[in-house]
Amino acid sequence: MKGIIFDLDGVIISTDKLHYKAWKKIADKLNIAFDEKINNRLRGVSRMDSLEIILEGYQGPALNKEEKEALADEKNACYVELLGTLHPDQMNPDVTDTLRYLREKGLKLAIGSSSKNTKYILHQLEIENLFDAVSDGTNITKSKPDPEVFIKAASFLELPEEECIVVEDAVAGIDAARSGHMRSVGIGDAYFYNQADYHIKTFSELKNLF
Ligand code: B16
Ligand code: MG
Repeated sequence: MKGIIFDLDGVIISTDKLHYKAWKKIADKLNIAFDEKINNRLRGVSRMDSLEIILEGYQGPALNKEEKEALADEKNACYVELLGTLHPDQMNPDVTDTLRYLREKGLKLAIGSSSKNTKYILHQLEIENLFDAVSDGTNITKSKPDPEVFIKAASFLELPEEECIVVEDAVAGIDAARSGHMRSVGIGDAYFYNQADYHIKTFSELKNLF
């Protein structure tokens, strides 16, 4: 393995609660029941697909494409405002230490995230310099479980896919790695997913794998 591709949300930093607050505002406006359990289903899922999951509980008049896009934009404006509160202090030092360790070992590191806000999040946390490449929601046309985001990340690292391994917390992300012929490490929710090749409970366990 010469490269490691990290999912962002749920692996490097968790912004679950911020997504939840922003989606809750939309759900309340549409009188849709929305709780942490539904929020967990949104992990690793693109913004528009997340909206469709939330709208499963919608009982009002049918919404057209423009209305759905307006709702997604409204959610994102709220989420971006909340991302403004992110601060380097919120980074788990085990994560930054491990990333530095892996780079010192000569591995190339990339981000492979569905989020269109990836670069802003990395900037807020002041960790842009820890990665050699970023592939995110702004450079893909198909979301996880499609492998596009990871295939692009490998190409940005100038490495063949078989020489890259993906670290993911979402089932959709592990499936994406598999269909891109990449091995994967499951953490968080994906720790329990048997399609991942390796399973870690804490981020620093990556040091034992390389
Ligand atoms: P945005 P990841 C994903 O990030 C999040 O887990 C998911 O909840 C979110 O809907 C998606 O990004 C899109 O994010 O609305 O910021 O473009 O886990 O792929 O890093
Ligand atoms: Mg994730």
